[in-house]
Amino acid sequence: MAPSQTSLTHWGAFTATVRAGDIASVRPWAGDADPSPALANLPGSVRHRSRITTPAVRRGWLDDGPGPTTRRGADEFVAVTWDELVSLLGDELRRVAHDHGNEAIYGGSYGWSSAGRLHHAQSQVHRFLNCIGGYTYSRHSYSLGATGVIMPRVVGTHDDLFKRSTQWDVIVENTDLLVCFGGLALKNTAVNDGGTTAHPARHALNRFRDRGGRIVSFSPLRDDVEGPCDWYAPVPGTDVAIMLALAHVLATEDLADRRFLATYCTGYDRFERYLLGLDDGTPKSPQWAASLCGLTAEELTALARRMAAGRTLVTVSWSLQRTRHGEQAPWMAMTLAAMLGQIGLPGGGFGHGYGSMNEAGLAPIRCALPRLPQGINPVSTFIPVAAVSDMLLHPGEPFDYNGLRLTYPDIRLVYWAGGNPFHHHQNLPRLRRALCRPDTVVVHDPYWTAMAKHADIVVPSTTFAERDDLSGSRNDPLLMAMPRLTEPYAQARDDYDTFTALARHLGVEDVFTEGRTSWQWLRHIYEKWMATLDFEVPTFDEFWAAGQVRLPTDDGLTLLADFRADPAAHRLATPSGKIEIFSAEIDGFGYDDCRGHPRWFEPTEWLGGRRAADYPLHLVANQPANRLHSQLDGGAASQSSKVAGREPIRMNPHDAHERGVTAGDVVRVYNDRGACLAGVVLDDGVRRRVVQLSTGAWFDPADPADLDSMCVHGNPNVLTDDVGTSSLAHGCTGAHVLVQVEKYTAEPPAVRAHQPPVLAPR
Ligand SMILES: Nc1nc2c(c(=O)[nH]1)N[C@H]1C(S)=C(S)[C@@H](COP(=O)(O)OP(=O)(O)OC[C@H]3O[C@@H](n4cnc5c(=O)[nH]c(N)nc54)[C@H](O)[C@@H]3O)O[C@H]1N2
Ligand SMILES: Nc1nc2c(c(=O)[nH]1)N[C@H]1C(S)=C(S)[C@@H](COP(=O)(O)OP(=O)(O)OC[C@H]3O[C@@H](n4cnc5c(=O)[nH]c(N)nc54)[C@H](O)[C@@H]3O)O[C@H]1N2
Ligand SMILES: [Mo]
Repeated sequence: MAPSQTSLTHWGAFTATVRAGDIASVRPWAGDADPSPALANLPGSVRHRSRITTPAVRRGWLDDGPGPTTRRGADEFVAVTWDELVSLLGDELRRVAHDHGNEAIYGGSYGWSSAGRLHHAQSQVHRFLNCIGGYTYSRHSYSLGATGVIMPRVVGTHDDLFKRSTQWDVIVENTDLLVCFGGLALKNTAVNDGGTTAHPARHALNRFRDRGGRIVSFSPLRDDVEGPCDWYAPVPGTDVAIMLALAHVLATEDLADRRFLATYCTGYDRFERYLLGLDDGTPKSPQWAASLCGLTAEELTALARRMAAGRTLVTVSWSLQRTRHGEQAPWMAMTLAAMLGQIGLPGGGFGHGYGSMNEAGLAPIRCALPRLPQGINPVSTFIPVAAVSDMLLHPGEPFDYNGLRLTYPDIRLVYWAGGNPFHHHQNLPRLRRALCRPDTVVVHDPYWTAMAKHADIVVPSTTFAERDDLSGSRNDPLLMAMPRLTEPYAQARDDYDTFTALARHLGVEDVFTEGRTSWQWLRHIYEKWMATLDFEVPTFDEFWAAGQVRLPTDDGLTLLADFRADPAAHRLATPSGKIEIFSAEIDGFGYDDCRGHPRWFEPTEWLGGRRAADYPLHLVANQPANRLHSQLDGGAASQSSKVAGREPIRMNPHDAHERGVTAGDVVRVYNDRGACLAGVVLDDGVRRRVVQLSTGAWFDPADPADLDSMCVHGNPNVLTDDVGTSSLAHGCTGAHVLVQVEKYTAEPPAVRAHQPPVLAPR
């Protein structure tokens, strides 16, 4: 095994030195001008104390058999052999499928797992479950739950908004004004699904400024834009009101491009009646918006005029749609951009996800990616992904989704590989109750996350560093070899090998493996992919020896340029073939929380509402700068940001002072759903009455047997509301929540999040 090897994570490529079965150090990939600080989480990650060393079964499940229980998360575990694990789990899958049907297996298994096309955990688990008769699946993502449903109805696509976004070079050369709702957080551009080998955003913004470009940022956090910008910090959650006010100025000052609206859009007239208040008596004027958002009418009016005076790109971060009524922000921003009439012109129009993910602004590769075929799922039952607790708590009950009336299935077995619901889901006390309901919970993970601790059957997975794989990302020109860096730790196995053993136990080994080892699969998916290409790439052996292959990209793209150039030849995949400012279909669904055109809905969690009397601080639960989600929270980069051992909460000094709190204090953050401890950082770049606590600290209940226990480590999802964006999309709404903060005066309990649970020998 070579002591120094190149590989890749979702947050960047690197060369690692390997010592004593672990990553000893990493050096960023030479081609990466702006590597992620999260690379520093990798050294020591293979043999970290939070690794799962052995197959394990929860004591209560082993003694009493499957069934609903409140003991999940509180019981001890019993170490079992791999043979025992395979027969216990295989028999349980057979029992559930036989007695209740495959619909009773929830295999959505949402989560990012690791980069690597073959060992991608979700692909593996889906392929396996398809081989045994299928599973209830999930749709869309926590990232883009609202966008994924609304934008196909508005512009006929959501993927292409990111994959074929207006590229940085085009912005640098053409844009005068970037108006960014949710800022342009460079910390988030560290990451790309599937891996990323370059981080051009910071450099692009510098070049943009050098050319005279200006940035306007609407955000509760000043550092959502690094460097000079016009920073507006409105009341969080009022962006749609602000966009309406800007639109109102365009409409009433003859600044709207009516020719663009007539040619490329449908339904502007209906929307304009609402905008002008013709039916409800409330014009959505700057004065109206000012009373909601806390900015002045003059500021909004001046900005609207400025936007109409040059080449303007309106961008919306993904966070704006991860909140109740999250459909409205991207829809309204698209409408505002349409009124400016610059959609499809270089550097103008609409953008979604600059500063959310690295891919926005990057050139797409000119081919699909190699992939592990997942087979066909014979079960058609699904849920919108963020409805997982609703599903488990309400079997047999109907719910609305995107014009459909669906029914929650009766789930008996929950199967998770490659995700961490205790990271991603809202209202963790409610999730814990939901996880009491099924007969059996199965988790594959390399680490003892809170989800693994809540499982009945725990399967130790390898990390990407312990197996051979290849990368691939739709907006990254390099496909990289990801050679095994070291031996599998303790008894960890590749998910592929676990599923192969289970498939053998269940009599479908040939169907699952098609007779291939994982190394043979790697070659196979590369060669199958190669055969589909209309350009030359090296053979698999050449690729593996070289360590990478560079793929051709589509350069110089402007979003929707084709449509603008020829709207008949490039009809959008919407009912009208145009941008739907008014959607007759959505209107026809009759939902009271998402109507026929974008509009202002009063948020549920915001400083302007009644709830703020009890919980007067607006908590922004954004993405962590020093890690990806909950991954490698025990690593050096993540640990270096902790305060008093807890996740840092940033507060405005005034708000801290009012509470007798100072930097370095441990505070209790709470509302009526739950509470957590966090360590205080003071920052006047945080808007007053806003606090920021990123996601990703591993959930750590003070008393694991108490379903309502406080988290002593600082996971904001003990506080967030588990409610969908609307009846249309039912997307995740974890971005915002109202809280109160108080100094924690007792001795703070020790953080045990990264300790394994009690593990008894068989
Ligand atoms: N409050 C709030 N909540 C949020 C958000 C928010 O903004 N606010 N953001 C949401 C968003 S956008 C997202 S995408 C989600 C992210 O939620 P997740 O994707 O669930 O979070 P991760 O921490 O990436 O979880 C991945 C898990 O996979 C494991 N893993 C890694 N490699 C392997 C492997 O090879 N095999 C197996 N079996 N496991 C592996 C890791 O150890 C880790 O436990 O969180 C969501 N939650
Ligand atoms: N370093 C790092 N990067 C990541 C990730 C990570 O875990 N770590 N996760 C990746 C994933 S899976 C995803 S989906 C993306 C998510 O990308 P986003 O959802 O865009 O990311 P966030 O950090 O939640 O939000 C960006 C900023 O929006 C601001 N904001 C929040 N709510 C509002 C609002 O109502 N109005 C306004 N104007 N601003 C608001 C916040 O100040 C926040 O810092 O990030 C990706 N990038
Ligand atoms: Mo995400």
